[in-house]
Amino acid sequence: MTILLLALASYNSHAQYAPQAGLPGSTAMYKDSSAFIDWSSNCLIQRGWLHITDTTLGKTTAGDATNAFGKADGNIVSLGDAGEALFFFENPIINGPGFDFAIFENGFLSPFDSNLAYLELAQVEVSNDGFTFFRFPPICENDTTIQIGGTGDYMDAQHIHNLAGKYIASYGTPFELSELSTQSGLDINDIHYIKVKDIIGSLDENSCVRDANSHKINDPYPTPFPTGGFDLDAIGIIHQKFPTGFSNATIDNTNLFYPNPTNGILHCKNWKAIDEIALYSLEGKVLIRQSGPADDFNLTSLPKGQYALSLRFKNGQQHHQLISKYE
Ligand SMILES: [Ca+2]
Ligand SMILES: [Ca+2]
Ligand SMILES: [Ca+2]
Repeated sequence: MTILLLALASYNSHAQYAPQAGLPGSTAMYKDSSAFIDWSSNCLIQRGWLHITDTTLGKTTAGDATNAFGKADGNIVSLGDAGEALFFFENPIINGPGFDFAIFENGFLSPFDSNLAYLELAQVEVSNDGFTFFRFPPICENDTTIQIGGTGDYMDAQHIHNLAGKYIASYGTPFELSELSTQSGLDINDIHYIKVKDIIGSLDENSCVRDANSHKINDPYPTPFPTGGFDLDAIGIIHQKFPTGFSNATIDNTNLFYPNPTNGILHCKNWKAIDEIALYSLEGKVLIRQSGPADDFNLTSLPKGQYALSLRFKNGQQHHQLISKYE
């Protein structure tokens, strides 16, 4: 028993990450901070399960992708167990001084202890091209002897690093791209995609998610509610490549392909400038490739879902756009 207590004491001494919003040393970023120069406006949601070990219950239903657009406002989309949100940024996020973007969830403080809060966590990955993603190494040093329950169990933000949801509602959890500067194959000054994936949170060997130190991430579980899992509010952008509202180079790339979402026929505002166009599945498989000018781009043979369109202009510039096909 003494040995166990000593082990716990030494384990607790690791807790040294920034504390909850409102406490000295916290890195939480309030939604009104002037550091935020723009907000996410394009995202695809892949719902997770209400309860990953009982898929007969179905998936979460609360909110939709539009709840993750614009300034953090407390309106959320619930990802469910292992659900994902994939954000696209036409104007890429870059590594500037200090934090580069922040993710907002809807956690809340314990009424009894301002160090503690009910939090739901998500891992965060970034990508240049939407195909190869690089994860911020997550740390969660919550005790793992007792499962954190779906309601009413609180945790200490000082145990948590590089996981979205570390901070309570209205306070973004910031991420620093320079932490990924040694990842070969990633340009931290050209981040077009951010993926936010719910941590299941179970301590069960078969369904647990582990942190960068192979420690099980103990997070509220199970959460078999329509609002189960990570509740995504917004992504605030701190550093981006071009001024806010910038539309790429000499060609107006904003909504270059329309309508989006589409029933299968996409029109393009500037076919004549395009050299080649390719449509990918989100797993990175090329589905359609087409060269040269044409009047439209036809997806009607594909099932409904999300796709990534990648094109090359005759001047060598590249453009990426996420497409949603709804029937
Ligand atoms: Ca930075
Ligand atoms: Ca979860
Ligand atoms: Ca929102």
